[in-house]
Amino acid sequence: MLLFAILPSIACFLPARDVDRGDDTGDADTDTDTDTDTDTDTDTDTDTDPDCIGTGYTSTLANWALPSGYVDGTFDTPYDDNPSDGVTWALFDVGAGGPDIVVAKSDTDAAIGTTNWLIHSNTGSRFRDGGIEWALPTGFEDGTFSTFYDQSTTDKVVWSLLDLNGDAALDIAVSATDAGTGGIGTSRWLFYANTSDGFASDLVNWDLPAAGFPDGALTSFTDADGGDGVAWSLFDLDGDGAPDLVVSDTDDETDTGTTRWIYYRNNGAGFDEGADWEFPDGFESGTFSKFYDSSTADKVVWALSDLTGDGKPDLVVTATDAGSGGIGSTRWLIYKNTGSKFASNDNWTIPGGFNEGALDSISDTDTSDGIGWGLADVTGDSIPDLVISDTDAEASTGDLNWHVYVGATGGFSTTEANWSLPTGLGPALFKSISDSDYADEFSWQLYNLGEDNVADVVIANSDHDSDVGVVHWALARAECQ
Ligand SMILES: [Ca+2]
Ligand SMILES: [Ca+2]
Ligand SMILES: [Ca+2]
Ligand SMILES: [Ca+2]
Repeated sequence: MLLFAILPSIACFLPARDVDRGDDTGDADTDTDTDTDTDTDTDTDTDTDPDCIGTGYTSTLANWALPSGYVDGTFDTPYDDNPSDGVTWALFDVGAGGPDIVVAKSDTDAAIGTTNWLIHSNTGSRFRDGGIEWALPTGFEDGTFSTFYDQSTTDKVVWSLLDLNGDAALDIAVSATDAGTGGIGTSRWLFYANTSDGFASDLVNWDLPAAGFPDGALTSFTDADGGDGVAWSLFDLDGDGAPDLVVSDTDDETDTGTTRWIYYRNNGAGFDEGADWEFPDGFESGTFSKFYDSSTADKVVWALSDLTGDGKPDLVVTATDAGSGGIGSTRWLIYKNTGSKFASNDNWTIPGGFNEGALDSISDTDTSDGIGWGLADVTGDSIPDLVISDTDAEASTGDLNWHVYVGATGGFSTTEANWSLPTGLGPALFKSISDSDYADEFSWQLYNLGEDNVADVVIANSDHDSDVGVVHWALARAECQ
């Protein structure tokens, strides 16, 4: 959730948070798995159930210590939205363990963002006070890496933090330097791999597809505008952990965006040649010429979302012609991602009882229909759950509890579960599932700091406790079944 707030334009590049599905019991650990949990054992058990299935949040709060030495207020939101405090930071898992505080700019240290980032590691119960220097690529102007991505071409360097080679460690990729230099953005990107204590100082060329793109089309990491001959994006379409190049629209034919996308599979060292990624028949021309459609003007509302929890984004249609067969009222259509195409349609059960059309999109941006809701995996099994956070009918919703329709392999539960919320902090503080601006002097996010497989309520500012956001964050931990 935080990553979406920090990096809205490249959120799709970032790896899904690793979930430890093992049920380790403290055996002698020898494994070398690449997940981010802290166990090191060889998992021989075959139990794939998560350790914890969330059922609500504790009313009492626990403390999660913040690094000291920063100006008060630096960490009083769970993401950095304040450029004027002299510090740019974000939560990323750049090393081992859970997400760390990564500082990319500090007015007190010019080296940060130029030669290194500063990492305050996640110990499993707090952020470490002392910062570890994390080396940056060399040969760039001072301050080039004082944020976490740069899609602006005004300074000639376009780059992003992303896991380009799919090994679950974030890398730096550069898609443009000075205009036209040596084929960057046309035949190659520059790749600086994560070396586990920094980024490689010297580049490796990452070859781009030789055919299918106009010169210079790949000088960014996404291009939703088909006006220059091609619309494409970089995201993990086949669910193997590495972001793929996916073309949704081209000038010279109509099949792309209608019956297929063109998919350049990331093989861990570059992209394969383009292959067809098929859509089911029956959609109008150009229905899929972008990677989402939240407009109802053409009667089809759809989104890419991994509803099944297997890591592969599925095609989800939440509205077609008004009122046709309960789509958006009792069911969504899901076209499951098989790893090489979208399968034929299946039904995804959605809870009934809401006003018609209340669930005709995959996120609720309309509060006039009597409910506020969103999708979030609050149980911790990787399958999104439908969370009702606000209703006109009940004042307690978003104050004392949420109503959760738990996701399963065929759809959402048709019966609601009451999800307890932290109490004693003020009225109606949780009317949404991802917004920190709902009430003044209070900011929070659903976030998994890595203690287990379930996200907790992470409170970064509270007018009930002036230490929150200065000395520590407060956690309302998920309660387990
Ligand atoms: Ca990587
Ligand atoms: Ca992939
Ligand atoms: Ca899926
Ligand atoms: Ca879930």
